[in-house]
Amino acid sequence: LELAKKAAGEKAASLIHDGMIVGLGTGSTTRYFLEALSRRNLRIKCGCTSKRTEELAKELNLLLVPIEAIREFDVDVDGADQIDKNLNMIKGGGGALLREKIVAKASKKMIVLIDPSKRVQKLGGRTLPIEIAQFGAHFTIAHIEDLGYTGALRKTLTDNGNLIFDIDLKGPLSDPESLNAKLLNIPGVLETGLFLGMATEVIEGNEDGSVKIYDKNSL
Ligand code: A5P
Repeated sequence: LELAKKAAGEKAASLIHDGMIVGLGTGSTTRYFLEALSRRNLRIKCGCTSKRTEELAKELNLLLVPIEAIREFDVDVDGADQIDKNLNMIKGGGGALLREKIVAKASKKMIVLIDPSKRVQKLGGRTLPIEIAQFGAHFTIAHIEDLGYTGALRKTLTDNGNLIFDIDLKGPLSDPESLNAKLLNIPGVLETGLFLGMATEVIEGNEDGSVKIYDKNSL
């Protein structure tokens, strides 16, 4: 799938132009975007969704500005773990969900880069990452489990010094909005990997190097 990811990343880089403020996502697909973006030598300013991306962007000589200095991103370009036909997504496999969601929400547009394996009829049938505070984590986890889910705590902390509890969604999710609302209502839950109504455009790369660009209306 590397060729598909590369094709998506390169296409996204070709859509960026001078003067833009760009949100840089996290993950193996976005890496190709960053590399292609750096080759274009544009006059752009970038903000990052993780420390990992920050390091990569610095290596690639992309101009980074502190997040506090940005009023709005013209575009955020990020990957996804799953995406459905309404462009709702599960993200956070790489643990960067909180910063990713903050940057996505602060952007005029969110372009999502995928390979065909990320497209699903319905979200679910995999784990959903939830970022939770360290303080009282056992209470927070118990409340999440009360919703009927089992999960596992990651051993590493997030860039924000928090924990990630991955719940097992088992089958397809019938109502992602309701699950998201229930989770966010639990004290100690800081963010979920459900990105609902945030993506505006998808660039899907294929193994043969071709890409398909679509939004909700073109499906
Ligand atoms: C990072 O926390 C995630 O949300 C990524 O955006 C997502 O996991 C996609 O990563 P890949 O492009 O590596 O599949």
